[in-house]
Amino acid sequence: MIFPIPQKNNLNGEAVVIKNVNIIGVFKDIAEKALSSYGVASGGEYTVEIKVTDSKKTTYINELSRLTDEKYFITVNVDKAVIEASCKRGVFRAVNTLGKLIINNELKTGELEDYPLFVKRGYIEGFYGKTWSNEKRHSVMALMAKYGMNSFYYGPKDDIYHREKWRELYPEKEQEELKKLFLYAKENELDFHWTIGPGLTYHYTSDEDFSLLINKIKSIYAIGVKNFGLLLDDIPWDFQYEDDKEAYDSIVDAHIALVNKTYNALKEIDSSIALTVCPTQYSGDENGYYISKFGKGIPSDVSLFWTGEEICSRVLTVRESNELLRSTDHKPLFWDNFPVNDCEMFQEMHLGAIIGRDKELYKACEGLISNVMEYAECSKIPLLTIADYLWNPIEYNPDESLKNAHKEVLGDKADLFKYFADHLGVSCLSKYSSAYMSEKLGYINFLNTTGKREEALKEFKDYNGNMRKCLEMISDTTVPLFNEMTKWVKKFSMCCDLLDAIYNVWASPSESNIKILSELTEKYNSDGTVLTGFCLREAAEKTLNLY
Ligand code: LTM
Repeated sequence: MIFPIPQKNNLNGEAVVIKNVNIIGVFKDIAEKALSSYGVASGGEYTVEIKVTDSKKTTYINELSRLTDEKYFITVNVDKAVIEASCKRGVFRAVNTLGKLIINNELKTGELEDYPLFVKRGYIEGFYGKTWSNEKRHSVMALMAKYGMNSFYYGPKDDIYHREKWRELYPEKEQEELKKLFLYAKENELDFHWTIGPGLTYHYTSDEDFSLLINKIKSIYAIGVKNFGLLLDDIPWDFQYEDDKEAYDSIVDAHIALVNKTYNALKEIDSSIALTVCPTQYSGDENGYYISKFGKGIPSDVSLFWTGEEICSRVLTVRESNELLRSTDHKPLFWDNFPVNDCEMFQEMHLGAIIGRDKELYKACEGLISNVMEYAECSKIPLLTIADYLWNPIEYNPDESLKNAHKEVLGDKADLFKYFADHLGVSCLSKYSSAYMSEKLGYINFLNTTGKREEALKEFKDYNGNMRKCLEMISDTTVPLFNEMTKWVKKFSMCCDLLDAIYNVWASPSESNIKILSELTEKYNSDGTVLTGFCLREAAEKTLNLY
């Protein structure tokens, strides 16, 4: 199976086994580059012809009654495959699918038709905490592009030029880095949105502040960026300047005026510029005074960020989307605060798959932009599941998608990694974790309490052995993913010690073994890093109570 799951995959004829392809037609260079990232070299007998046609077939999604530039067809014959799409982006999607089919040995004769269900699919660097390096940014972008995302929002809270020093232009070096990032996004068919958050100090009645804002945007426009964002989240609800208080009845009126002025100024610079805004009320009651007035007061083609019923929402539903549309005249563009783990969530590592988003959400919203963790490598895992969900939510299966994400990020390390990942599922989406450990310890306990002590000890020892093997693997800090997780690896090491201590008491309940278990239990429970669920604590405490 390939991910994201294509909409209509009728490649079910004769198997076609190839290593190299001879590409002919339009966007040959793009196709060769994309395929080489799957290890598929250029040349050889098998021809892939790329046809670019601007027809209803390639541009229109019947079931959604809308146009797209991402639809494509792949027709596979024994000696040749034909790709049809309407433009470069469609071709890019097609060759990525072709690359996956080839490396997974799933290329068969027949036809595949594919297109995404959500319009905007992407992620925002919008968290509080250490900003990503450009190297990490490139690496995440390349991967998410392979999985069909089409949008990247730049809005790191800790980029001082985004928030605190919003009035100042980027110094030359930072500006150059942004330019590289924009060009890299373009190369990977990701729309690059640069955002600014001036609201901490913005003086709404000041002409000077407004021209500084537009100047800053112009300096980014000069790089080539055409998508901008005005983020008014996490700013004071009250005016900070006396003349603002006098000029506006309430803060929402000032925000509406600012958005409209900015929109008009941007359209004057270039009518193709697009604007996204994040309101100050970005979650909760869709009919709240602020959000309703704000939405109705801004132009209809401005995208409106919304995080759902909560800041970090367990569910995102069609119902609330429709309610927001009724209240604001805007479909929400979901700013999904998953997997972000900043602020009060800093002890958690959000490595689970995306769940709790309605299957038909794509019909009621403009798209979904996931806010990532300050840990770029770690973010790749949940992001891959988000990309799968956004492309084809109907067929999306969180378990299968997560398994593939582990394989994609970890290769042959994925099997052992599951002993660690089992404990990293707690987030706003779910309060439960350690499902596999819970099952194992439950079974071991069952064996022990039904007179099968030796079997119980063997099961226990085997499980602890695998946990140790996993610990050894994840302790290798030369692996970028593991290097980001040292805090959780340390707690996992304590978990392994604790499991061994429980086992030792079971095998030989000596005073010294009980003392060690007691000390390790206390040490484990007093460390705030979130790891295992209740099952480990229960196993340790039950054992201590027994002896
Ligand atoms: O969610 C929004 C719109 N703003 C901030 C984010 O920057 C932050 O990362 C998340 C999660 O803590 N919460 C917010 O309120």
